[in-house]
Amino acid sequence: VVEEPYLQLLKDILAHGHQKDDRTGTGTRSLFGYQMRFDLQQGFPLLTTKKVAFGLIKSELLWFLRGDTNIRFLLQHHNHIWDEWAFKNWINSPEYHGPDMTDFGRRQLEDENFKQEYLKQKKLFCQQILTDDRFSKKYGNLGDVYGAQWRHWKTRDGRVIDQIQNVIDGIKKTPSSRRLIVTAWNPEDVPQSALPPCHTLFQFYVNDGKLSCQLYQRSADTFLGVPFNIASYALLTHLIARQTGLQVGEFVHTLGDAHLYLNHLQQAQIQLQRQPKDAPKLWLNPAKQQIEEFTVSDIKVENYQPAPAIKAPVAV
Ligand code: UFP
Repeated sequence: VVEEPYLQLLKDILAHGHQKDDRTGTGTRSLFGYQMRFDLQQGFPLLTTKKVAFGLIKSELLWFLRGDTNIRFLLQHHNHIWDEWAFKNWINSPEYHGPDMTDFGRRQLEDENFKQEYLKQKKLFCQQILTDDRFSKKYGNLGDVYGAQWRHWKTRDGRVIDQIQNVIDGIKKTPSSRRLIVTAWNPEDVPQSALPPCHTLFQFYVNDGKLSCQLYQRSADTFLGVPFNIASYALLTHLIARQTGLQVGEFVHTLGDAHLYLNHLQQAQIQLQRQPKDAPKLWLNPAKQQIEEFTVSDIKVENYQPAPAIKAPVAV
């Protein structure tokens, strides 16, 4: 069962997790240092014990790989997972004259009237990002997020490093290399960052014509974040394998602080009662080779028959 390591993670945290306070004030059960291995030859690791929105995963990954840091591309693909970060910059700007949106993340959870107003303001914001070039340039850009770190890392002497291209070239030229690394963690940027990168660093490994990838994730919301993160890096491994002419090997997922928020415990138990089904298969358009050529319609999961989604509140 391809998703077994994930189900085991939920079980281990429920059984052995330490009670731990956290930045959001929600409280967690947490384990430090945990590893899952997914054999990508056995199927694509998109969970079947609950529905995971693969459409959002692929448009987000293509967005990172474009080196894009402006949410306009995401909105064009009906993907709203990064909206809040851009919206925050907008409401804190002198150009914003709408109703007070201070601390909107928390307030919309507690106050239904406020939530309606917030959703209305956010919708207006998204529409303007889509239609107004000046506005989008100014308020749609998230700055130093994955797209920038992966594809145009700025050096102190004013150069730019494309870590993804370097790693692709490295895999082709020196597949035995032990230096096939992409890092998103920049200690110079972290203090100013609203969300320091969760996917801190990843490394590729070539053996027997197969490409494996290991991610070190410093902080892992195991119920809501991790199912996305697994599928995203599995897809990344497939895309890089395609471009470098290799088969896929394993995705190794190493977690730092692996936590279940206290308001996700019941949901995790519901999921664990479900019987996993066969993992889906990933289809990549055989006519495409370069990661830059891929669009969302070139990437599909076949035979994905998940159990229904399970709702859980996002800790903010
Ligand atoms: N988180 C994930 N995966 C992600 C992502 C965030 O699990 O891809 F962007 C979770 C981990 C944690 C929170 O619960 O978001 C980040 O908070 P902190 O910076 O305090 O670790």
